[in-house]
Amino acid sequence: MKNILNAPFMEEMIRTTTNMYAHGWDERNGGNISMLLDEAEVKEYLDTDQVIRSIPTGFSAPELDGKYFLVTGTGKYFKNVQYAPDVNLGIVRIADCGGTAELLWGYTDGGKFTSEFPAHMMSHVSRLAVDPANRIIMHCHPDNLLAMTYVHSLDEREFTRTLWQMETECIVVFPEGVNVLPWMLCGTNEIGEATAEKMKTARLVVWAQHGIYGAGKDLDETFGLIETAEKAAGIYMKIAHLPIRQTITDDMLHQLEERFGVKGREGYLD
Ligand code: 2HA
Ligand code: ZN
Repeated sequence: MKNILNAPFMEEMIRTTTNMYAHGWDERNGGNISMLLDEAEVKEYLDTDQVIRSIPTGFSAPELDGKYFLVTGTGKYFKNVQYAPDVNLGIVRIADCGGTAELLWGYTDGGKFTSEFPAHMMSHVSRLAVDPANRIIMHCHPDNLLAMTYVHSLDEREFTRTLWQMETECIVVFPEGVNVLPWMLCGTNEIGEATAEKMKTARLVVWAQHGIYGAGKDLDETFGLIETAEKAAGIYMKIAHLPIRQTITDDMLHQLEERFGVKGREGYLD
């Protein structure tokens, strides 16, 4: 059996949580990540017949039965993942129509998966239905996106258009735009269901006054999505209080669509 701490997926997870902490997006125990793992790859590192504990999830997601996930732990700090991955991360296999997570590795202090597990697992279901290559759901608290939800309209078309106008790359990176949820109580099945519904039409879902969810096929792509939206939000927060003299027009956005072979969300451009 190979050493799981050297698994490429483990190294990537450690690098990403460390980097996200360094960006200031994951203060204290803020943020969480889940990564769908390939069963054959897991079996190179773990005896999948050895279940350490069965942990009830409190929700149903039959689509995920038998799937393996590497998940950050509840109450754990991203800054500490690199020093004690086996305490701060866990690998679970979903069973009982989503009702049980079988712990196969990690959470060695008796802990369990993130409090946002429902939003993660339900979002995986939504994204896999749209894109079978989706592997990652990532949540964090980036300053500028959060700030923007206090001063900007939460209308999804308006929010998306503002981000597209703040940096040329945005419409290329997230042509489907960002979806937005109003403030809701976090950690619940309700916010999980609402997030998953929004994930059907976009890989980015803003949680007003809280943070953002991203989805993608790997950690780099998902991090890059959030990074690009956050950069645009930062430009907005720098200029929103100043007189605007020029911007990226809809005509320019159409030129970008053509040049990069992308199509902005239907009805979002004039
Ligand atoms: O895990 O970010 O939304 C801490 C959080 C909850
Ligand atoms: Zn959060």
